[in-house]
Amino acid sequence: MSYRDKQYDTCIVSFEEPNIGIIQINRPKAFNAVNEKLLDETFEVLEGMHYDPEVRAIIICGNENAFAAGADIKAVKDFNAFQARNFLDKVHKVIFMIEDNHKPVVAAVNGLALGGGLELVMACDIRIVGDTATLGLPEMNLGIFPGAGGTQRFPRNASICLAKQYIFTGEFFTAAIAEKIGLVNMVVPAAEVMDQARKMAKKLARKSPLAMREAKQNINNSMNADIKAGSRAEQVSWSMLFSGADQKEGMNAFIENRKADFKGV
Ligand code: CO8
Repeated sequence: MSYRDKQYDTCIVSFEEPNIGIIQINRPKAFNAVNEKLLDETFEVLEGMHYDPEVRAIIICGNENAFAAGADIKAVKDFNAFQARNFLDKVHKVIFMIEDNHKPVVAAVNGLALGGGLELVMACDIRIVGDTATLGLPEMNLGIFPGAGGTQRFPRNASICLAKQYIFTGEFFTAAIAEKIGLVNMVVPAAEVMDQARKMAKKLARKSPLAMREAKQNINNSMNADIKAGSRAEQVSWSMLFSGADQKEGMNAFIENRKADFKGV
């Protein structure tokens, strides 16, 4: 059965024109804390959207109180080391299915984005945050540290000393600080987060899906490759686009002074 026809317990999936898929994390009683079921279900939906030609941009959101308050502490507290490792395998599947997704992923964040919740946000391509949101990596207060990519993505997004400050102290910070340190794209009034996310997703959905996918992959690659290797990979991606119809459509539309109609082929 397609992910489009399924009902999920921990997330609500919806679709909007044009070509936007929305995943709402939905465990409101626990501030959307992340358990194994949520990871399994979210992965399935993200993978479905990854291969779904009708989806050209994805929004991940929570509710007005929480994007997600991190791992479900009640569910993970008695794990032994091997169970913890298996849990993180599932976390990695979700995080990399966001980061490697063919479609751009917009995080729409209101309320709390803590621990694994913020780590999910940091895997998203564009991050739109409400002005009353609270962010943080409080794992140090639980006798652990951020293990869902927080030690990797925070320094890459902001800086190594800020990563150390917020990870070592576990202190929460405001949306304004998150914007100032480069962790998020924009801060908007809380009530406007979803509208702004839709606006952004619509913009992205109108571009060529082929060019979008290649651009995303190459930007992500810049975090891991040296500049020469990155530029060589970029060269291959860029040249490949000239074998598709979207590049011809985009350039012809410019010359003919009309809007391009990209088909993703
Ligand atoms: N896990 C489980 N339950 C939670 C969580 C959580 N992370 N956060 C809140 N809850 C539950 C509380 O236990 C409480 O349940 P109940 O009503 O049954 O007692 C309910 O939500 C309300 O919580 P509070 O009474 O504490 O409400 P407050 O408004 O006073 O505080 C806070 C809300 C600030 C969210 C506070 O509950 C808090 O600090 N929560 C913990 C946040 C945290 O430490 N997060 C990090 C978790 S570790 C982690 O994320 C590691 C990453 C691993 C990978 C993750 C994959 C994506």
